[in-house]
Amino acid sequence: MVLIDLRSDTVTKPTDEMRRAMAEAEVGDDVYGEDPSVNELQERAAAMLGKEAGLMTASGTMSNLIATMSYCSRGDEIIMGDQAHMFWNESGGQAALAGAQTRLVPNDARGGINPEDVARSIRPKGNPHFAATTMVCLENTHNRCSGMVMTPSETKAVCDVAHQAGVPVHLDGARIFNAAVALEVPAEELTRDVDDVSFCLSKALSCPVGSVLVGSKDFIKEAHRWRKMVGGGMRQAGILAAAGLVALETMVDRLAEDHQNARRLAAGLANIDGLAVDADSIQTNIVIFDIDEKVATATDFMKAMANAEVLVSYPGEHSVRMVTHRHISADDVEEALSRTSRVVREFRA
Ligand code: TLP
Repeated sequence: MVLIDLRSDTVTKPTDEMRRAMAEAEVGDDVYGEDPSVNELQERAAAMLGKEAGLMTASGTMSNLIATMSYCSRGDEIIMGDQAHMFWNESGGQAALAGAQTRLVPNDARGGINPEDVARSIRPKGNPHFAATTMVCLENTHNRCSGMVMTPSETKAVCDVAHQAGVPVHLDGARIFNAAVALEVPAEELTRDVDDVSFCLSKALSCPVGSVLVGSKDFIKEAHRWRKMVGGGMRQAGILAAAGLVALETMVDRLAEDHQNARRLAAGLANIDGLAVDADSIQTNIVIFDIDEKVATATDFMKAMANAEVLVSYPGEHSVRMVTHRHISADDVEEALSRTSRVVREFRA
């Protein structure tokens, strides 16, 4: 039986073209700003997202942390959605390393946050009792909200209230190119109103390592110092940037295929008795569905699926995540559905 790995798009491996580019990459010492491949990647990424400058980092977690460190001092406050990856899955780095506390506002089902909630939650500098708000975070696509996409106007509405209060907006755009492909708009339309964006090369774009943070020249200058402090100055990182350049050239348009497979997957899951998913709502490559508690817990379901050679991840006690990516074909989707259906039938028997 062939293993079908739907845990995450992070499992994607570099393409042959990436490996060749990595072998031949021109490199230099990036801490001195002298790696030509890193410089090219940073410039290309910034241009694609409509920003002045970029900074390559080791991971999405590192980019998000560096953005926080660039905006926040100890005791400041960050506003983000209650389903944000930065809150759930980044080891508490914003609190432990940046010294900033997080204030949560509800995420809606589309992964957005209500501008009025943000406006009500912003606290000014100057009151000794307050943790002053110095950053608002958005996420697009939204991981825990089933890969949902925020539109340019939804993004702008939150940015407007933050900016009126003088607070910058960071976008965790780990999968921003999935969002752009889903909405069929240039990525820069989704990033126009935010102050900076972090996106990942190592997810659906298939690179082995890396993320790029983009923003104004001043912001990136500040971020460069924090990257050094957290141990992210990687010297001849051009070997990795070379794969990133290939990714930006060759891996973006094909994301539509992953989205189509995710919709097919969701439609099939919706037909399995005991599973619940709103198949029509799937916009990108992440499918989160619920399992009837009478059938199984997510942990037991995940184990049974692994025995059937289908790897999945679980975001909640009764919810499971499947992610499509470059190594998952339409046939794999059909096969995963038939194994899932068998696993559910065995639980119900
Ligand atoms: N997400 C991973 C896991 O951490 C859950 C995944 O498999 O989806 N922002 C978002 C929205 C993300 O989904 C992730 C990774 C990150 C940031 C962090 O990126 P890395 O893993 O590069 O630190």
